[in-house]
Amino acid sequence: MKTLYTKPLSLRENGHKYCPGCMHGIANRIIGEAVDELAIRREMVGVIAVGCANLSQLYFNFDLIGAAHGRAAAVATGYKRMAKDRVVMCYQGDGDLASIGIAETLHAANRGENITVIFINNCIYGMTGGQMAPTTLIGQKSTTTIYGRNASTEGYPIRMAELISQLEAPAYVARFALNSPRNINDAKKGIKKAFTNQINNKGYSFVELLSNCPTNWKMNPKDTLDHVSNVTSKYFPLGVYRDKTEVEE
Ligand SMILES: Cc1ncc(C[n+]2csc(CCOP(=O)(O)OP(=O)(O)O)c2C)c(N)n1
Ligand code: SF4
Repeated sequence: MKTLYTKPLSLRENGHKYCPGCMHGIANRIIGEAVDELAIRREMVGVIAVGCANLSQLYFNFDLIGAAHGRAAAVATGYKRMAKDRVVMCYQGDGDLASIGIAETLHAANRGENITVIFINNCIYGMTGGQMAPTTLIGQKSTTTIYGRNASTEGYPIRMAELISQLEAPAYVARFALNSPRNINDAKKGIKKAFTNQINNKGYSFVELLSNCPTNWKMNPKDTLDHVSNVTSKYFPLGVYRDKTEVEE
């Protein structure tokens, strides 16, 4: 019988603890596939943020470091400079990367550190119960914006891929979404490209993945797929914002 599907070696056998329909699981899966296909499992080091992103440490089957809230890019910088033969990935949510960690994120990008940052943007603080994140959309309800985010008091959602692509140093900056097979395939190609850039010493790569949080969006998982298409990706357009490399995926 032909094998159509196997679990990547880069994912553990543990059953996962994400809420039903959460796209963190898809992100973990395509990262695992990318690591297997590039045969870099032994070189791989994940620097894992707090929040639901932190649950990924239960599944990734390669070396991992837990970083304090927002500090993944700083930890990754230190580790990669010390161990240049390792492939270092930050795995961070929007509360982590774009709020408390925005300084570390921008400075690591600005220095052009030879690391790969995977940014899971679900427009909310997931694990802590649905507070507003820097990426929460205008009008979006959260536990700290109960009438919806209002730009005059809470400011505008920050477009991290666009912001980082304004800097000189980054090699690759792109945004994908995890809400359809086609988008997931594109996201996986972007992740492979980002890892390949690092292997080829091309410098900093940033891959933003538009995700969901059915629990705190208070939406059934199926409806979140349309929401990502019709709402989230209208404010956060998909695309490659910077590509200084000529490396094939
Ligand atoms: C220094 C510090 N402040 C606050 C927290 C509490 N905290 C844990 S997770 C989190 C937010 C996570 O949100 P996000 O990064 O969007 O990840 P998600 O859960 O949505 O994947 C916060 C504020 C903490 N762990 N450490
Ligand atoms: S709280 Fe949201 S981000 Fe966290 S696992 Fe559940 S659905 Fe996913």
